[in-house]
Amino acid sequence: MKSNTRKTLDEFIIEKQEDFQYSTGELSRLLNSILLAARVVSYKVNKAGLVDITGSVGVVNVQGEEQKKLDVYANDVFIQTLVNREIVCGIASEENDNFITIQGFDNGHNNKYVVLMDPLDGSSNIDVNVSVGTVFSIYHRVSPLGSPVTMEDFLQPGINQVAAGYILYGTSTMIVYTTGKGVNGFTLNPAIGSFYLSHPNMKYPERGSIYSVNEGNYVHFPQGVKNFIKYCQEEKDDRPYSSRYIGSLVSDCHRNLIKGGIFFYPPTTKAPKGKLRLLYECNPMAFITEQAGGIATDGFKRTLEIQPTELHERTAFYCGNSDMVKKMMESIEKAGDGNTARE
Ligand code: P6P
Repeated sequence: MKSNTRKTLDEFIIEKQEDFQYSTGELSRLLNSILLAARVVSYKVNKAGLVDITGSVGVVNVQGEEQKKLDVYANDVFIQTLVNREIVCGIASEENDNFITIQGFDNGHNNKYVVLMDPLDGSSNIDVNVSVGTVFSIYHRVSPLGSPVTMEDFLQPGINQVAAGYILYGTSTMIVYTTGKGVNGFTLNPAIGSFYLSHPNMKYPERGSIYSVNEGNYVHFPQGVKNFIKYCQEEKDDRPYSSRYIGSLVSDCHRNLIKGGIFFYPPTTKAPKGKLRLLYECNPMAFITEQAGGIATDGFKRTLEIQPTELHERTAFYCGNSDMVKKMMESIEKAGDGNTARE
């Protein structure tokens, strides 16, 4: 089907607006703002090798990670796009130590949404031309309209998300998002600058066949995780598993959503709470995963039900096909691994 006969994302958002009782169109405008920023970042990411925008800026972010030039650029683009549109009252970003308070044009604090994001996830892959992504999560504020946004507005459990999604800057630029009524994927036609519905109603395949983990950390994994990896590697007639891992959360999870599989970043002795951030990596991916018929957990608890206590807190993360995640959880329980991530 030619892209000019596919529904555009703009049309889709307007059509789905009716799904929201008392919708005032603000969420639609917020999603459109994210799309605009995604187009700008996509243009830069696709030129990264040609302009002086790869490499590091010589700064270390709150995560203790070296900031890449595109990290900083993407962060600035998303923040500026959202600030200038009178929709959100606050933003939290992987690249900022604290959240950003946003006043309306009337200097009020009457906007009702907060956005949490990892503006450029997988940035260590930029210099080697491997796909990277943006991950975003949207909540209604819980603090009263008219007052400045508070930390409580950001420290909400993932079940409160109004919308979540990711942009994948890969061989093509895609946005995949959910508002709680299924998962849909849209692909950018760069010649026109429009996103077209390319992956309607995305669901995990019945059975998973891929496991995605950094096996370089194997010796540091809990025994139950080691046992699961060995299970995947055992000779099986009906379920030959493949190991696929490119070190970019958005890319690894997107591939597994389409082909079927499990992604996991377990706790290790070096990182007892895992590496991935709960608020702007795991919760949005968990929302997408569940809406696509999968499971997302910290090994013991549903990711979306974890009550955050810190803006940049980390969590163990297992997400993907229900059959594979359930097998992983059984393996963890059988091995009697302690719940280090949540103790
Ligand atoms: P490791 C990228 O830095 C990231 O946050 C995720 O995108 C990715 O899944 C993970 O870290 C990779 O971590 O330790 O395997 O390099």
